[in-house]
Amino acid sequence: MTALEFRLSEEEVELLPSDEDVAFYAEHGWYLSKKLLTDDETDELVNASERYYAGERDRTLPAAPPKLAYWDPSKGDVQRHNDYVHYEHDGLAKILRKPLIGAVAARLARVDEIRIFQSTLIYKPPISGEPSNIVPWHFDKHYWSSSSSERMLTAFIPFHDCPPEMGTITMVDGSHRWQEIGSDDTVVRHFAERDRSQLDQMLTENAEHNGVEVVKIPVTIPRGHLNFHHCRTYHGSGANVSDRPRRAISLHLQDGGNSYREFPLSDGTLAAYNHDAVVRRTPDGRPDYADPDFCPTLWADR
Ligand SMILES: O=C(O)CCC(=O)C(=O)O
Ligand SMILES: [Fe+2]
Repeated sequence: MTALEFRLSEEEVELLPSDEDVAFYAEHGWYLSKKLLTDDETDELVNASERYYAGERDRTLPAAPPKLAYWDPSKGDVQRHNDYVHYEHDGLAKILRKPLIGAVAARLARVDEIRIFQSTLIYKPPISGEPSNIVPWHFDKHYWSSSSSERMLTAFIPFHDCPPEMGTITMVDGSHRWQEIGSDDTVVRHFAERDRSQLDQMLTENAEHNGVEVVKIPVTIPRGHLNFHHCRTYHGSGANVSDRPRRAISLHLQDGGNSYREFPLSDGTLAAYNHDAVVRRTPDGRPDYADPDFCPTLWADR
């Protein structure tokens, strides 16, 4: 891989976060980017995702990981989640692998290399009372206990203007700096499996423990802009009360230094991630979170 692949155009350099933006991210735990995707690119995300939903795949996973999110039409008009779309669908991957996205993430996380960790295609049907459209409060590191890094982050990429009435992503401002209390193994389970009132209570108790109020910010995201959040920033989202589907991808990102670590749970088992069922092994036998097939490099400052 040559360094040339990771060059930005002069126009793209203008789209990087400023020093003030990087400081904002460090303080608040989230950052709304400039317009990183063109209208052609967001149009293509819509088209490619419709082909994906109709069954188009360029390859499929070699094994079914234990906690794979994988909507198919038999599931009906619920919120759709599909993992590993950057692996299975080249049309989506082409846009997700735009170096500019990695360069923005590298600046925010203050690292010199960014790899894809996961990508989840998300669709909230325009049904105001649909319970599965509600995303309860969580932070992403809860699901990534087997990852060594504390600098991982997520780019939330809507394919269109995403206002509050569509159930846009909502940030709990500054919560990445909270000290956690009452954390137990149940947080390692995906939020879809967990009790919602329990999660709301966890948020309130954590805020009280830190002597702060819960400040919720639904981020109005204009088309082509991305919202980045730190892996310890609490977030969730509400109903889609608009007349249009809310279409997005959550692009989960890891820094170059991230690798598998053993993280023992209270029942004596080790925390796992879906990658552990599909990625190659490192020389010392651990799942390799730098396997280029599943975790391609998005940006490297060399
Ligand atoms: O779809 C949403 O509103 C939330 C997605 C999410 O949890 C994430 O991007 O990490
Ligand atoms: Fe999340």
